[in-house]
Amino acid sequence: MPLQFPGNFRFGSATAAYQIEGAPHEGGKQDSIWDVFCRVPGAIVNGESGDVACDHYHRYEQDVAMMAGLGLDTYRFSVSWPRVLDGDRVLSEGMDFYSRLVDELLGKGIRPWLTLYHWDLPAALPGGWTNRDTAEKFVDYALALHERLGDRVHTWTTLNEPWCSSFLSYAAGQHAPGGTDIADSLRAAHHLLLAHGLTVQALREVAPQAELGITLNFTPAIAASDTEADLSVARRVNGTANRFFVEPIFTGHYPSDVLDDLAEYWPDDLVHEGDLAAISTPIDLLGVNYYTTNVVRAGEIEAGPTPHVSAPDAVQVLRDLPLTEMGWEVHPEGLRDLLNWLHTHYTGPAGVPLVITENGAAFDDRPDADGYVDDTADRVDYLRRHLGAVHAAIDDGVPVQGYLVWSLMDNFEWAMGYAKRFGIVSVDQNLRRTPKASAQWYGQVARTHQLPD
Ligand code: IFM
Repeated sequence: MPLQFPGNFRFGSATAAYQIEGAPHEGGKQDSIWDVFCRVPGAIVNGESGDVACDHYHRYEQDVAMMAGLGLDTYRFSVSWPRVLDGDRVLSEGMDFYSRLVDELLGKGIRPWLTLYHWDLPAALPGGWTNRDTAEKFVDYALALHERLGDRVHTWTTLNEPWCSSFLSYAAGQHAPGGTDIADSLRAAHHLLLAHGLTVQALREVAPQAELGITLNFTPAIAASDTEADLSVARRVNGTANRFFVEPIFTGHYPSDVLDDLAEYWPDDLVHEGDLAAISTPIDLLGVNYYTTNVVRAGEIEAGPTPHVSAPDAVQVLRDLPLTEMGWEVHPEGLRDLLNWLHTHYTGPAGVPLVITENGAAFDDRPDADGYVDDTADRVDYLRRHLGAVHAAIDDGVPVQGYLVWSLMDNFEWAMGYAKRFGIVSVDQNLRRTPKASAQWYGQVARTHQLPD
């Protein structure tokens, strides 16, 4: 029997500015931290960058038409902060671009969903997210953007995956700006959360009807055994990967065990009076990004930078599960468990619905002579099973209101460059777009709200 999703369930896709736009310096746009990081030798596989990416900046009309053709009703995109502001100065060309994009979407019956921050911070901001002032500047940026687009954009996400823009970026050195200092990563994490909270307050004031939220990435960790050591390592990984962000947002405090674990690194004077009240300002929805679940055991302490700031002894144990090209295990049951866990502990008590703001997979796509990729056996299967997990969670009573596939098209996968292809539409070297089998399949699901057997 096909599974039926509610009529108002949103089916769409997601992208991020730096991963698709290109046009790095048009209209007076200055460098973002990703423009700078991509120039660091060895930082990105094959020395690639988002300089051209999918050239979406010039081809957005075609891309919007493609989404409309597939029958998608929602599009989550991010705005590049340095494209719209140079310091305090509004860059009209950049603003115009996003305004035209929004009009194009609305004209084709697609709801725009705007993410304010998907990692491309203006490089000129001193200290980046380690500097508390960046949180204040973020509010100004959000308000400037809202002034231009707020009449047409109803749904606003403050941050995408602050775990990545703090721990992966300031402790593990894997993402821009490439920092390797745990205390800095904690500063970044707190200032990102503060930016989120202050921005929700500011946007709420100017737009009481807007739908405001944040997107967090969750990679649940399961202990490999019941030994104290394995349970401890799983708790610590879950602490920073999954609880560190969601807990202050919904409860107004950081998890106490995580604070204990990180006491030696926690900077004095980081949290000011009122910060946690701002961070826990009520939101209208939580965006959930899910790709995989990890089994972990305690092993040797990892020397050198790791994003698991309180668990350098975490070792992943692979199960007998299919792997994506990222080396991530395919584990859809983990998504159902995650949604239930979030609903029980955080979003349910607050009465906040959930949307899957990213889910998808990179596979070893083999285009035929016409550029067509038949990804029925892997990507369609991945999407089908994860959508099944979402449906099961809804049956469990979790209010999940939408699903946005990652990603609309193959794009720049950060430090991994272009080799990892997450798109349901392939983009070849000439930037030609060709929908894959998964795009046809997903379009059918979106149009019918039915998940076929
Ligand atoms: O491509 C990224 C995206 O920018 C953030 N979430 C995970 C995706 C796949 O790694």
